[in-house]
Amino acid sequence: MTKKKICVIGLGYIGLPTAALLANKGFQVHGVDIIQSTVDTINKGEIHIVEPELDTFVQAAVKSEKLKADTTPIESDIFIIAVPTPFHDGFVPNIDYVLSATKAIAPYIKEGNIIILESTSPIGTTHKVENILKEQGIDISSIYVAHCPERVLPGQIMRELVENDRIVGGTTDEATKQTVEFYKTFVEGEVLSTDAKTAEMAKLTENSFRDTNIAFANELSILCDKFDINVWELIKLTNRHPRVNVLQPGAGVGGHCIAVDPWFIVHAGGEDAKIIRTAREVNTYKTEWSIEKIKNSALMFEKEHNRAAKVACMGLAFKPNIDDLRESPALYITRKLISNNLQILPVEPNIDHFSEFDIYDYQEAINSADIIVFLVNHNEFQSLDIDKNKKIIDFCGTIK
Ligand code: SAJ
Repeated sequence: MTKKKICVIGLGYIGLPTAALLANKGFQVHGVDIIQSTVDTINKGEIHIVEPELDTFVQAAVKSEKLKADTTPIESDIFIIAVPTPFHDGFVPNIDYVLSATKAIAPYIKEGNIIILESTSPIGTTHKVENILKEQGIDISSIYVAHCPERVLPGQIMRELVENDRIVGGTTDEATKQTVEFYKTFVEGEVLSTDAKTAEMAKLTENSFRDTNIAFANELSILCDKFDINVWELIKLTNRHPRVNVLQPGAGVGGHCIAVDPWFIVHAGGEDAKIIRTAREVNTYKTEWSIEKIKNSALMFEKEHNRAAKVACMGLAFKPNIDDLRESPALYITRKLISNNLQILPVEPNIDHFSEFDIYDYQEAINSADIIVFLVNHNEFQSLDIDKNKKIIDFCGTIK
């Protein structure tokens, strides 16, 4: 492929790993972010997010001068938009960052350029990107616009960027073809072709599928609690059926993808998105249910012992073995309990310091707590020696 200069807009969890990988593959990459401190950090060869191996990739890319960060775009062969797509109040998708990134690159676009939207997007966004470029005076018949949704798992991004299959949907067949050719230069998985709308829906479907399956597990956990059945044993047994694979219940669903993207479908699908909406509601309910469970347990302890219970909240991250607190149910639960004046000992072995409250060493918290609540299934919690008299509430299957 002769297209060698790439401009990546948005240097966050997807944009920075993508930019660093492409730079290490020999492309000349210009990374753009609106936050000056992010740009400065990257230009020093350092990173502002936590992701295994990313530091090595960024350091090598900056050292070889194949990656440069800036606050403004430059002329390139390929533009990749990797900015956040959150939602407004009422779960209405917010594509403002995509639209402003598109406007920002418009002055630099030339004939033959490929413009790729990687951000998870509501249906129709790729065509909106094209329309904006048209409004900015660009002859869209001379460029290629496509959606290639990111689908990497935080914690394994550098590997999955290369190994995962990718879906490419252009606004024209030629746009799809040109974009597929580009991804084939660095992706070892298959690069699959479709149209823009199907590619957008495919990404939303992937995360909604996972959300729905987690909701099923979370509902089971609530039912099993009612029936006094060990949900972990139940799931282990049912998963021995050749066509059953129940996921793991937890304290809710966190991160900024799975808890967000299904709403894009619900918003567009309205009354017809029944299961997807209900799954979201079940997963949100699981977090509130967990809070009530802890509060009741603390109340019972107080009645029995005539003093307030000390509660260890084990884990704050949104999933095991990471330090990422974004949309974390564990953090939400801990905050709620603290604001309810419970005596909480927050534990997060992947974080040394947190601005809102003190973080306790996990062994120290276990020794001094009366109630131990497992919120995240971190590796550190797997083989703890816990006094048999202590009350354990296990939302994520650590003790099982
Ligand atoms: N969770 C459970 N039970 C499970 C699995 C997960 O409660 O059995 C919870 C986790 O604890 C966490 C949340 O779900 O709170 C989400 O974690 P995750 O590991 O399922 O997914 P993410 O958010 O880290 O990444 C997802 C991935 N999507 C799918 O697996 C379909 C990833 O491939 C996407 O690229 C990413 O969303 C994204 O950026 O959209």
